[in-house]
Amino acid sequence: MRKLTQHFINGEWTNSTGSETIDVINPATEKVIGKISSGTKEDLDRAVQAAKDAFPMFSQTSVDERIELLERIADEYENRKDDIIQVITEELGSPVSRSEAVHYQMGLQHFKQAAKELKSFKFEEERGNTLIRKEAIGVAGLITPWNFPTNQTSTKLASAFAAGSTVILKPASNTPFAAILLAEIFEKAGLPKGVFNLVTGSGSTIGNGISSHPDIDFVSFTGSGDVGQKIMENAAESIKKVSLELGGKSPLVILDDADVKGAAKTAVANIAMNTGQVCTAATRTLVPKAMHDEFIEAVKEAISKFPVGDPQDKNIAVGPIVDEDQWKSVQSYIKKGMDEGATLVAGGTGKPEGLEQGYFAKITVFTDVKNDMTIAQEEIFGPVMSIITYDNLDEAIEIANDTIYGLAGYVYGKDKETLQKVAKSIRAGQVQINNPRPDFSAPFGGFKQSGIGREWGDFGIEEFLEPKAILGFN
Ligand code: TAP
Repeated sequence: MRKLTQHFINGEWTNSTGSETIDVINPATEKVIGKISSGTKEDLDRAVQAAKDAFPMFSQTSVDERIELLERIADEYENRKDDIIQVITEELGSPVSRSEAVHYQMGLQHFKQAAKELKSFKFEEERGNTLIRKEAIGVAGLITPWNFPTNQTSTKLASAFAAGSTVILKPASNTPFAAILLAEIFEKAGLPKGVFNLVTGSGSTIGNGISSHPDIDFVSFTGSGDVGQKIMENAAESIKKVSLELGGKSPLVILDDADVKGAAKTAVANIAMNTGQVCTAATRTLVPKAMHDEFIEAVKEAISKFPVGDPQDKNIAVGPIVDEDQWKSVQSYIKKGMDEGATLVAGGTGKPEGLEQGYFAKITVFTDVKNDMTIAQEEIFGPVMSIITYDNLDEAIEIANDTIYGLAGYVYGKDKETLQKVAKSIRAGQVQINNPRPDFSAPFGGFKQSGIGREWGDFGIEEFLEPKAILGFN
């Protein structure tokens, strides 16, 4: 049982001014595994004041000092490897092998990448008689979701620290313990007091309070579109900059020269990853009509290689859905798919056999999906794949782009020219050709209703900076 009913404010673990707590539940067991404080407006005000007080000092630190700081954080993060893996496995239900290979690694790489970027980052540039400087934006409010508890927080934090901005972090209430570990890591790494402040609590009090706080200069949010919209509305009151990383309905375009087994494995691995709770999930699989039947058989076979079950078991690939509400939401989408006339190829509603306890769902695949069906248009955030067939590439590209979202896209096949053409035609912030290795220096973010702004690498750092021109400088 983890219990952390304190906030981390101005370098100290501090009691809340309120007494309410929020239970944290392990989605694999449905048991309460811990409690956090449901922070108050006063707690938030104290954290904002601490970040505001620390800003003049931290924004003046040298680039070398900040590189050293990020490197110390990365070292300390590595020292806490086992704790991080265990916490993510318990609070999110991520299989332990994925907690290590994906969640632990992604969190770490953002700190390492930010340190690397700083080594060549240009904060000042003279253009004739004008000096152009990039200055830290000020106090940033970070609001993060539950689906990648270290990745979503670390990308924002590493960029903020690299830029010299100070922060208040409000993590998702169902996965707060990874953020609490980060606070311990920063404390150990010697982050100056007030640079990082952690306030746990509800979205309606702390999240809402951050987006409307007059002393916060920038809000960096990742989560649902509805909340993103509210944040923008609140931020408008004090003309605050926002960056929003929202949902997606990403296409995977399979070319007609693709190896069918490889394509099916890629499609299933993508939708099984993090139990489909991934904003970049390839939820729409676009398959050439002539390949359809063979592809379906290959998909069925591929699913058997992704066992669902106890996340503490090293051989398990797919854990539960994060909580009961999300589980019910995924179920209702599966039902909707059947009601709207899609054909179920695998999975379906209900829990997988033998997994009655825990919020487990079946890897579900629909075919005969039309792109205007609900399951092809709305973000499900569960392991649900919709197969849509196409006649020619122009049609595939049109379907791929026929969505309000534009976060990611995938293309799989052999002909290099065609792969590149399709990748360029997909209107999304990131497109992956044939399962590339992750690139932490590449920008991450969305076109259209998938968001505003970019994270990761130097693009992420830029979000926490304001350009400033000094004319007549020399
Ligand atoms: P959200 O409700 O958007 O929660 C994300 C974060 O925002 C959490 O920290 C949440 O706090 C906070 N929040 C909630 N209401 C807020 C408000 N009025 N003002 C400011 N902050 C607020 O997402 P969710 O409930 O976790 O998931 C719902 C759907 O969002 C999912 O089905 C999925 O479609 C989408 N989602 C997308 C992503 C990405 S990466 N794009 C990630 C997660 C979820 P609490 O945790 O305390 O409520």
